[in-house]
Amino acid sequence: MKRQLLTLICAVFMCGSLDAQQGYRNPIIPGFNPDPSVCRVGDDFYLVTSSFEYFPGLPIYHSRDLVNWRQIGHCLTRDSQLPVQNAASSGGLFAPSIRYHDGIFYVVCTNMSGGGNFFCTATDPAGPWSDPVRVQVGGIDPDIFWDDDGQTYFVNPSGRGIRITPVDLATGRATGPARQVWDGTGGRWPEAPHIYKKDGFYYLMMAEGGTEYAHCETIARSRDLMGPYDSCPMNPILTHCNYVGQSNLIQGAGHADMVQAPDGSWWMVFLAYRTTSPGSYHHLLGRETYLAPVDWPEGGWPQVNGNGTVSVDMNVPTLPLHPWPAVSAVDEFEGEAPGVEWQWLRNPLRENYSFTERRGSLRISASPATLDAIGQPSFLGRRQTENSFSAETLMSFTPASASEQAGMTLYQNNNHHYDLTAGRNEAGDPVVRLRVKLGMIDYIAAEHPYRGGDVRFRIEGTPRAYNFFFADGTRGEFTRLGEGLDTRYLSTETAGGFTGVMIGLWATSNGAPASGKAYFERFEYRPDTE
Ligand code: 6LW
Repeated sequence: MKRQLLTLICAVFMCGSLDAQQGYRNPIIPGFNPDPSVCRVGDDFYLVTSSFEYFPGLPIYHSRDLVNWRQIGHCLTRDSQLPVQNAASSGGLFAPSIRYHDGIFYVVCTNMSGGGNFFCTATDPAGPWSDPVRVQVGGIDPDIFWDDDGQTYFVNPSGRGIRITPVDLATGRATGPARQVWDGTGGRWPEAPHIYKKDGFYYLMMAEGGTEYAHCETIARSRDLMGPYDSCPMNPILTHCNYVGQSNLIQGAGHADMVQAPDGSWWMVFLAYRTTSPGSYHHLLGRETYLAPVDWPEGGWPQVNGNGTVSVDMNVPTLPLHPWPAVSAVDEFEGEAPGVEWQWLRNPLRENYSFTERRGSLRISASPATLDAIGQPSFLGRRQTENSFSAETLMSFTPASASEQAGMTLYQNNNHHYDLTAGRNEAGDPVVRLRVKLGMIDYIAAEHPYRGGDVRFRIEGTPRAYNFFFADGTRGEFTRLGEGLDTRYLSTETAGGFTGVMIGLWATSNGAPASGKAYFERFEYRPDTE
């Protein structure tokens, strides 16, 4: 009894109240989930991230404690909303913002592959969302701000700072000239602005430095929306591009949004990435979503987690934690459609997929499109979310010709992927292959005969190497295929772009007429968060 009482007293002393709890792990949303924006409605937080050429577009996440998030859907789920058929790798949807106003949710974003700036609305963030309303303002990284006079403003980068444009949301038209209001602190690529009205000030926050190692977040304020804005003397308020951050596993911190919790505390979500090891200049998982506590005294400036940096293990008081039920590591494809974690590469050719043709399996038909070209390949993938993981699938595939293959891929972009597939060799014998595609470098790293029909594939990822295995039939022992492949060649630093590695299931006939069908019975993904 004495011991429980003591523990209770400690808990209250450390967390200041019975509810508050201690500590959480960053990133809060792992895997490529960049450019986060957040809003709150009552006790519920909603967050959106960018998704580029992937379909559906703009994942929407829900939380009740800012630490535990579940994906509740996407903003853009119809071809009419999201034309990315010809979007280049890392084209398509750039940074979005989500806001709630007068009972309506707004997501505003830029489709770089057609349409430019637009917004969609919904009464339920899980959808359905409206068709896009085009906004006649150029540039990227838009946000919408409603001032007390009811006027609506579009806030976005002008290329050399931030501009504000009055807009009519009913038409998407500008209703007055754009005004350049703040040039930032001189960092390159001023981006991702957000405005917060607090204590009689308009606070204008933005990212500078570009979405890589020099990334940071800066802020300024004014008594008038149109300025002049005074820069915060402690800028940048968030960055890992300094002495404190130099050996941090986490790099590239910036592109942030802030939200006030029901208890009055302030929090910041932002993007950053985990390098494969502290000091290594490679990251595989893309830019992820992170969380930091913000101390924002009345009439003062926001201070992020004390010194403007974060860590994987955040030993700080949290909101009362509200964990969601654990998601199974195994997907048996029992539904009528893919789970929200699955993504198509560009708008899917729906005839190439079925979840009902053979109950409990995902059928992917080979199509002439390959992963190497900008097209609509037969592909369904999900984000690699940890540097260490295992992924496994059981597939049944009978290629109709030597040009057909099906299996798994580790896909960074159309020029950078490692493919583990089953097919036939020129002699027509069933083989499994490991192919390396790195721009002009394109070769079969390993090939091995197998019995044909059912085959299991397994990929084990470590920070330094991807290892590939296959097993004949549904039960056989796994056999290693080839040597481990270096992860650095699939990193963003090598491959470029704005996305992250996707673990895909796919099938192709490499340009030839296609008729083969691959049936994936199950997919098992085990990220290692240790
Ligand atoms: C995003 C912009 C950016 O819109 O990259 O580098 C774009 N910065 O803020 C895509 O993430």
